[in-house]
Amino acid sequence: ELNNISSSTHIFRSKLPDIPLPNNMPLHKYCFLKLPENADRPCLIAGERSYTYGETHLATRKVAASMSKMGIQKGDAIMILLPNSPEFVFYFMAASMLGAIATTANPFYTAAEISKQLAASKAKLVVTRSAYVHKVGEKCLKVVTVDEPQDESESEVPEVDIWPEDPVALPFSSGTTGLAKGVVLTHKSMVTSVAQQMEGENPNLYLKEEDVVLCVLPLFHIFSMHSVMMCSLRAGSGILLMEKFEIKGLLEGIERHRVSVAMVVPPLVEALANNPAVEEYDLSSIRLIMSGAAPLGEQLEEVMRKRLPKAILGQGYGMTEGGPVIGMCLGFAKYPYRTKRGSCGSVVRNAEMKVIDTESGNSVGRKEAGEICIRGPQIMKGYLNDEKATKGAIDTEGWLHTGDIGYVDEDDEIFLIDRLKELIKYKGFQVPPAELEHLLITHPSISDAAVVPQNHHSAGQLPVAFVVASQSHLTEQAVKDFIAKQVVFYKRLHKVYFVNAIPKSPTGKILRKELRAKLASNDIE
Ligand code: 4UU
Repeated sequence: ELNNISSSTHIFRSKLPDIPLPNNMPLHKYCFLKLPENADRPCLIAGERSYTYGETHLATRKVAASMSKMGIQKGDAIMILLPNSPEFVFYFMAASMLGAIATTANPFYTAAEISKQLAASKAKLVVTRSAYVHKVGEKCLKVVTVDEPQDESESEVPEVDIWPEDPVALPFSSGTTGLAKGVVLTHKSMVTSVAQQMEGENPNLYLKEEDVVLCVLPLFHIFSMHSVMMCSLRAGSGILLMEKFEIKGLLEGIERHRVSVAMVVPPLVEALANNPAVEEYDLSSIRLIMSGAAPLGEQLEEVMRKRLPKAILGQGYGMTEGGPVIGMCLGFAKYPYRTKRGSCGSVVRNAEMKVIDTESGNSVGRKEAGEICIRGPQIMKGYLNDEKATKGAIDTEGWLHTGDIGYVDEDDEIFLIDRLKELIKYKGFQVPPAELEHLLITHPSISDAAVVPQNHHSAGQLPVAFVVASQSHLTEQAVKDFIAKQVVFYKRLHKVYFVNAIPKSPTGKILRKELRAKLASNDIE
């Protein structure tokens, strides 16, 4: 008996009951379920352009027909290399219609970063703007530019059999360790994840048809792709697309379009809470603010609450591999629950969560910290062509290990306290240290290197490098420039420390904890 009790697993579930999941349906079909009654309602708003649900669906079908003509078939990958724009939505959903897979990348990536993702994803087509075409090196590849609104032919969209286990999206993430890898998300996992938020008598994230949802976070990242694009479409809400974050433009957009739901990252909460320009605009339309992708400071949470006292402020906790949503604030529900400051939400419905001791691997109870693990039909199928990494992320019992340290409290709320994994997050953007380390050691004067996060008040974390120089004249600036040329802006090194050796375990693993402690204690030569 006793043995049984000590070895049983503590499992945390949502307060919301499980619901039937419509996850045998293709993603595009599921996202457009409200099309018949919503055809004339606003769907996408982008600058002076706007599309109703009917127009959005028609444009998507036209794009699907034209991609089919270009030879894109079921199982093919296409790369979407676009800022937030109606075309992103059309091409993403059109890929779904064809049974194709959309891999999404940051248009600010360097040619080298894009080329790696193209090679790994084997994309047959790149959808981009003329401004970014020069970064797409591959000659044999087809490229479509979408600068001008195009009127594609109205030919037939082919009938394709799509199965729940077919992949539909392929965002890239480094997960808990190593380089960025393709995260295989199927129709089933994506529909499940959206349904976990949108369905049931008491939806966890209640979006209404009258809502206007802010889409300023980049759609190539899973947070915006899932929670802004897919959830809003399913709910029949309007989506205000913004290509970039610029405070005046953002505030003007919120006021003019009466934005009611703002999905943001902590640096944007900071801007909304503290920027003096906010006083000049009417933000009273905002009823819900969801922060995610990085820790939200409790002090900032308070300031934001004071600024918009009528809005519900809470967090979503996600991970690309998680499908993505792991935890969601129950204050966003149709019949909301009271939630606490600092909480990252509660585990999503139709899923299980456990917290494990990082040494023993045994699950722990409430209010005990450990690594958060999640299991359910929404998580990724695995990493693309990387069985080893998949096995490292999802164990034989189907648990995804997040690499996040946290606990579940007496009210089922999740609190994150640290990140066990290597991943560095700059304003919510992924910076995989292994990628920078690989680049650093290609420098002729560098013999070894390690990259770790340094905490930063507004960015959250910044990447800093410890470098072993094989030539004494190597300067910090030279190392920074060497990296800056090869990576997107947020992966640039903030600081370079020269050391005699990188601390490593007997098996050769970088002792990142030691380096982080060194940074924290300012014990650097
Ligand atoms: C502290 O960041 C994401 C996805 C976020 C997301 C998605 C849908 C948030 C709300 C939503 O509705 O994915 P990745 O893969 O870029 O990064 C995952 C990591 C997590 O493991 C965790 O370390 O980002 C961190 N993270 C957070 N940290 C994500 N959300 C939070 C959070 N607080 N709220």
